[in-house]
Amino acid sequence: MSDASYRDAIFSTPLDKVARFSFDEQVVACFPDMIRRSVPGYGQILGMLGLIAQRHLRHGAHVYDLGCSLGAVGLALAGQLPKDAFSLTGVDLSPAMVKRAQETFASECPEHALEVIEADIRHLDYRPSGMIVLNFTLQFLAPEDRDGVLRRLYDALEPGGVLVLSEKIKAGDEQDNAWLVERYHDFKRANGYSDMEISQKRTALENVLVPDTLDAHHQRLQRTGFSRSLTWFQYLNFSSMLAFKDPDSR
Ligand code: GEK
Repeated sequence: MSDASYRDAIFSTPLDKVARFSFDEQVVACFPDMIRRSVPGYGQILGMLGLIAQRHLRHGAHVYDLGCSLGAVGLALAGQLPKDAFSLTGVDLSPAMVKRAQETFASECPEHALEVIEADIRHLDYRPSGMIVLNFTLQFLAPEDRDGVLRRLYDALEPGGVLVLSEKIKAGDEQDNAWLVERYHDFKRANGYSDMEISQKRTALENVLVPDTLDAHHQRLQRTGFSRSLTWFQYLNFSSMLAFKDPDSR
C-alpha cells in the first residue's frame, strides 16, 4: 500500500451536526490508517486471500474485488501469486478511491493484470470469474439490494468458484451484541481513537453501514444459490465467510 497515508483524525473535533459518512477525498487520504485501526483482523484476512486463491482458483481465472477502495485485495493477491495466475478487476463507486488504486497498481505491481473501474456493484455487467471478493462492502448496500447483488455474483461465478464475504456483523442475542460492541470500542480506544471520535463515527455510520447477523448472511448465501458457505474468520464483530458454487452446477 502507498506510504502517502495520513492519520485518521476526521472525527477528532466536535462537529455540530455529524454528516453521513462518505468515501470522499478526506477519507481516501487517511484510509489505510483508518481501516487498520478500525477493522479488527483486516490484515489477517488480506493475508489469507492468497492461500484461499491458491486452493480454489483455476490458473489464469478472473477475480473481482468489489468495493476495492485503494486496492488492498489486488495488492495482497499480487504479492502472493505469480502474474499469470489470475487477472483482477477492482470496482469502486468513489472516483477518489479508483484514481488512487489505479496509481498504486501501476506503481507497485505493473507486471500483474490488475485494473480498477469506477462503477456501482449493483448494476455492473459481470464477466465469468473464479473468485469474487467483497471485503467489507456488502454492508454499505441498502439491505433490500443485497440479495440481488449476490444472485448476480453467483451467476457470474464459474462452477467451483468461490465468494469471499467479509462483514461487520451483529450478534443475534442482544447481550452478546452489547458485549461485542463494547469490546470493539475498547479495541478502537487501544488503537488511539478518543471517545468523541468513536461516538461521532458511530453517528456518521448510522443507516450507512447496516450489519446483519452471521445467520442472516448464510441464509442469504443459500437462497441466492450457493450450495455451501462457512465462517472462516471472526474477531469481535468482524467476520469473513466463504461461499462455494457447486462444481457440478452450470
Ligand atoms: C479493502 N475492500 O481495503 N458500488 C461500488 N463500490 C461501493 C458501493 C457500490 N454500490 N458502495 C460502497 N462502495 C476494501 C475496503 S471499504 C470498507 C472496502 C470500509 C465502496 C466504497 O466506496 C468503499 O471504497 C468500499 O465500498 C467500502 O479491502 O471502509 O469499512
